[in-house]
Parts: sequence; structure tokens; C-alpha cells
Amino acid sequence: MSNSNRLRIAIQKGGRLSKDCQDLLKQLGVKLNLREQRLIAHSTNMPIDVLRVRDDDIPGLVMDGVCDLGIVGENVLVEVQAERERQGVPSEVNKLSKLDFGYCRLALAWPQELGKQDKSWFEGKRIATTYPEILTQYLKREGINASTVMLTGSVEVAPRAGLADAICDLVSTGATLEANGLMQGDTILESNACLIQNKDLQDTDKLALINKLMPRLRGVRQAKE
Ligand code: PRT
Ligand code: ZN
Repeated sequence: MSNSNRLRIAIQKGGRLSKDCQDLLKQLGVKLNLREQRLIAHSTNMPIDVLRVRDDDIPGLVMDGVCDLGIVGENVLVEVQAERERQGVPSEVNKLSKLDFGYCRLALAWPQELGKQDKSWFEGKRIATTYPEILTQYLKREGINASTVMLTGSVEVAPRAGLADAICDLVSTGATLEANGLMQGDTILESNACLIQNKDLQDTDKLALINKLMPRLRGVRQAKE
């Protein structure tokens, strides 16, 4: 458990969610000194510390109680949750809110020249992905016997490089798939950034602070609508 009496929030250090997370904290009235490249940024006006880490580490930090809150893509949350469930380590969190940024979908794709394909085409194929747990669950659900090839980056080049027959990757505009001659198929998961809380959090001061921030968050979200 986090033994600090300051509320600890994990956000992505450098990546697609960083700017939106920082903007959101600002809109919630949390003043931060983010100038230095430090792991921890202390708020100057509230008892809050912000931990800036890789997005993949955020669910685990919250599940283990190292951080009280975290902002992460649902894609990463679901993947880490499935992996930890399999390992028998704590994998639950309280999902406090969906956020209005980081939208993307996890979708299957294959070389365009093969034309339209249905699910049966995937039988016996190799599918490259950064999300092997989510993909494996989908394949099981659909009764497809295919293998997964784990890649942490450049998933879209895997078919051309001969590493896999197809891919399962995040898509937002579709430009990456198009640039790599890939055709988009089924969406496996739709994802947004979300705010998560450690499910065992009991510290009354921290809970009171979260209760103060939540209406502000709802206000920020409504203002955007
Ligand atoms: O270093 P760290 O591990 O923290 O970052 P990362 O490189 O793992 O993640 P990052 O910063 O790329 O993405 C963080 C989160 O942003 C993801 O987990 C998603 O929740 C969300 N997100 C939203 C996206 C995208 N949109 C997205 N388009 N994450 C990745 N992409 C990639 C995708 O993998 C593909 O390479 O963008 C490309 C496709 O984009 P389009 O627009 O060409 O379709
Ligand atoms: Zn990552």
C-alpha cells in the first residue's frame, strides 16, 4: 500500500496520453511543477504527487496500491488485468471514470492484397500483437485456432517482414494500416483513457480529496460535450 499521506496519481510520462493527462490535472485545479524530468511531481496546492511512468506500468502500480489513482488506456488495463489474473496476483481496480481522450480500437488487419476475409481465414495463422492476452481471449471466444506473435512495437510491419500473417493492433485514424497496405477487420476492443483507483483505498483524507475532485471531473467532461 502507498504509505505516503499524499494522494499518488500515476500518469504516462511521455506518449499519447501525457499531454491530455497533464491538461486534465490542470483543469481539476491541481497545480504541478512538471518542468523537471523527474519521476515524481509534487503538487504545490494539494496533497497530491504525480508519478510519471510508462503506461504499461500504471495498472500494476494501482492494483498493488503503490499509487492510489492512475490514468491509462482501457486497452492496457484489460491486457494487464488478464495477465495478472492468469498469474493469480491482484488484478482488480475501481474504474472511476471514462475520460474523453485516448480513443482507439484494437482491431485485426491483414494484407490488403488478400481482399476481404472472414474469421475462418485466421485458422492456423500467426497474428502479431502487443496485446496477446486480449487477442488470445478473443480467439478462444470465436473458436479460432491461431497463434500469437508478441511484438512491443512496429506491429504493422510484421506481415511484410514475414513475421506474421496478420496483426491485431490499435487503430485511430487508420492511416498506419493504409500506409502499410493492411486491411482492417473486426474490432476486438474499443478503448478510451480511464481513471482507475486502488480498490482497497481506505485513507479517509485521500478518499475525501477524490470526492472533491470527482465533481470537478464531471464538470470538465460536461463542459466538453
Ligand atoms: O512509452 P510508453 O510505454 O508509455 O508508451 P507506448 O508507446 O506504449 O504508448 P503510446 O504513447 O503510443 O500510447 C498510449 C495509449 O494511447 C495507448 O495505450 C492507447 O490507449 C492510446 N492510443 C490512442 C493509441 C492510439 N490512439 C494509436 N493510434 N496508442 C497507439 N496508437 C498507435 C497504434 O499502435 C499504431 O501504431 O498509432 C498507430 C495507429 O494510428 P493511426 O492513427 O495511424 O490509425
Ligand atoms: Zn506502453
